[in-house]
Amino acid sequence: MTEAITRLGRCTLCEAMCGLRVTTSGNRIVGIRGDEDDSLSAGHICPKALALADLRDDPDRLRSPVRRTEDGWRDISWEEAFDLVAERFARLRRRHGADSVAVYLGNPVTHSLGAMTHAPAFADLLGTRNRFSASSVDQLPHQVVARLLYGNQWLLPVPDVDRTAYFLVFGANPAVSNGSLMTAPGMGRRIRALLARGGTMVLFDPRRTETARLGAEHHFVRPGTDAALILAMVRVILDEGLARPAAYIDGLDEVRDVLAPFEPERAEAAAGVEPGTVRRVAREFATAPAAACYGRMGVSTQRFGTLCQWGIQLLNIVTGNLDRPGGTLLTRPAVDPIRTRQIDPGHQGRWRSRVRGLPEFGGELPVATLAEEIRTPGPGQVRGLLTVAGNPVSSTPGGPALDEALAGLDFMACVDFYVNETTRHADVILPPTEPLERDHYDLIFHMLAVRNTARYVPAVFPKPPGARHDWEIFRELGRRYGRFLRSRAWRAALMLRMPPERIVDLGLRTGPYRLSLKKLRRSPQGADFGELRPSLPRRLQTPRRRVHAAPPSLVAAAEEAVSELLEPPEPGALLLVGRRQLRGNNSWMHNSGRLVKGRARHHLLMNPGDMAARGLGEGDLVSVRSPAGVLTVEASASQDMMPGTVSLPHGYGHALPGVRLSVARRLPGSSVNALTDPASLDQVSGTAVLNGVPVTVERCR
Ligand SMILES: Nc1nc2c(c(=O)[nH]1)N[C@H]1C(S)=C(S)[C@@H](COP(=O)(O)OP(=O)(O)OC[C@H]3O[C@@H](n4cnc5c(=O)[nH]c(N)nc54)[C@H](O)[C@@H]3O)O[C@H]1N2
Ligand SMILES: Nc1nc2c(c(=O)[nH]1)N[C@H]1C(S)=C(S)[C@@H](COP(=O)(O)OP(=O)(O)OC[C@H]3O[C@@H](n4cnc5c(=O)[nH]c(N)nc54)[C@H](O)[C@@H]3O)O[C@H]1N2
Ligand code: SF4
Ligand SMILES: [Mo]
Repeated sequence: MTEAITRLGRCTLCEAMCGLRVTTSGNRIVGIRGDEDDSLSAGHICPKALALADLRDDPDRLRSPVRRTEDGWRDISWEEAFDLVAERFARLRRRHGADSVAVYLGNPVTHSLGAMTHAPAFADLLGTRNRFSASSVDQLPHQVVARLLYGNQWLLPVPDVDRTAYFLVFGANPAVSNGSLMTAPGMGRRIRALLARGGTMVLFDPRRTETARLGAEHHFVRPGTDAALILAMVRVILDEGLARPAAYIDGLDEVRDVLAPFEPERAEAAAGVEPGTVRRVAREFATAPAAACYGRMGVSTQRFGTLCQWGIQLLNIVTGNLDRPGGTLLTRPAVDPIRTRQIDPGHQGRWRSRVRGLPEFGGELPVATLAEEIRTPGPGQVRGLLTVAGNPVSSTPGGPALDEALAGLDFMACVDFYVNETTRHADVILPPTEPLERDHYDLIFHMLAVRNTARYVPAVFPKPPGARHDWEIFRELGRRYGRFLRSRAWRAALMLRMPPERIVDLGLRTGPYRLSLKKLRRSPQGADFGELRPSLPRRLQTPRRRVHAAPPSLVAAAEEAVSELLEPPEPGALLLVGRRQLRGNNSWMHNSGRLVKGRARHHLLMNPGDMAARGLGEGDLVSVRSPAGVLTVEASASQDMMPGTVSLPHGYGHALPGVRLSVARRLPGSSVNALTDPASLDQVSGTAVLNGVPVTVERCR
């Protein structure tokens, strides 16, 4: 019997960065609870933290490299795997040019320190313009707007939830997601505290969500129309003389001009929100002692995602709530690559995708175009693919078409520890250590948190013999691939040789608190630098440190959008939206028995009236059809759905041939991304439209 030991850890499954106390016995986890002393999470955890034990023990999780052969997967040595990947990518480059190998970086890259520091460096070494990531099915509109308004794509003001008096939210469900681009573990508790101190939360969402149920004032909004609503609110505030912008704001006259068509009465026909509500909320927001407006997936991954995010920034800007305590503020992270200008401030249109001519942003192309880049022959065709911590077959629009395209690649390698819907096509899979086996410092989410904190979390378990961390995989791939290059990419090669803790140490030393890794390690619970503080205009990276509120590209986009945006819906039409779930994590935690147990959660939620109109009963199998595809799923009545809208969660549909997820495979449900359309993008940013997808629903015969 080994003695039980409790160690401090951190959950890296979502953006909340909850502090953990992990009790171990030898190599096993015997208990996980929240760490009450963590200054950010204060003991909070959600059910997913406990599933870290399932992830650790999961017999389906790969522990060493595998190669696909005609008789199935064969274990191979790391040496063989590294040589094979380096050689095959080099060969493609030699024959067809660097762009013939594409890279896709998935969401957990941001949650693994070593993937964060080393995967982009290896992609640099590959030198391809066909770079993709989960950003273009996620937060890209925020980055586009931040670059245009504040001069850097990562200058993302965070809502000061703990001090605000008025929290206005569009298309986010933080009670389930625990916040995104707003690291605030325990969002339920924080929202209840806001209401308890007499504050207000107003939520616009086509579903009455778990967040609405915490006591927020909730309004239905027709999917895809928020921009009309948000811009109408800005207009009301400007018209009624309620604007109080800071001295460094320019361009509000141009904003006023472009907003002329956005009358609350016209917005009503499209969005289904009463003009009286729009006016009242706008006035309350403008006159509250401190107010913060925030919007996430529902208003990012929709047809006017960038206009929505512009409108949200404008609401904060015109009311003087940008950079005000209780409004929205920038963090001051201990490692601050924005300040030291080590991070790309963002650029757009330096090159375009080959087939559809879509502009890059910040060096990446919209992932909605990946399948056609693989399928379309000709010079520059994508023939090889590296995916890192991603599952684009499940998570990107037109997943089934991408699935087919992947089968036609010359060579595919994946850095991942599961054989999932995507990696089943790989020639080689290189599995990294699991999250509790490695040290962690959060380079991204400290930058987006509601408090300034810094924490270095040593691994809970030692690295198993023979295992490799994400960064070690890329360092080794880089070393071998580099031998094939005629000219050396020095910067990338140098970066690949540096261990992540060195990079963190350097970042801390050059950061605003002049820390070092040694100093930070002395406080195992982390350092707390307190609440967010005003820092504008000093931190702006725009010319003359001023904010031009009406960037020409956004003005043009708003003008162009007017007729489509203000168009009333066709009677009887249905629009599909997404739904995140507390017991799931995008496409990849469904193999945890303890998360998926209990009732099924994959149903299509529909308003009872819409079901009756189609003669549907509870649990009926229906076929859902969009311009892009069709799927079958059980329907379930929900009074929480706005009439004319239906909701499906993403990340289901695991039962494809070869997928090695024995628990997940047994789950019913289909991939919603069979319905989302790779042709349908937010024009400004290239972000996929995942919400507000037109569908028809009928009973399966
Ligand atoms: N438990 C859990 N937590 C997670 C994740 C997870 O998979 N599971 N994923 C993490 C990730 S990667 C992210 S990016 C975050 C996302 O965090 P959130 O954005 O907070 O999460 P979603 O559930 O996608 O919330 C989107 C909401 O928008 C609504 N919506 C859809 N269309 C529209 C629209 O047109 N207008 C408006 N106003 N609303 C609309 C939907 O009904 C939904 O309630 O969550 C993170 N946290
Ligand atoms: N319809 C629809 N589609 C969506 C969304 C939606 O709301 N609706 N949400 C979108 C959003 S916000 C996101 S972020 C994306 C997510 O989409 P992706 O990033 O493409 O996929 P994930 O489901 O996060 O899959 C993560 C993969 O990373 C692996 N992994 C986990 N940890 C590690 C690690 O430490 N190292 C390595 N190397 N691999 C690891 C897992 O095994 C899994 O295979 O989905 C998007 N797709
Ligand atoms: S909210 Fe849940 S998944 Fe997210 S970090 Fe905390 S415990 Fe992990
Ligand atoms: Mo995401």
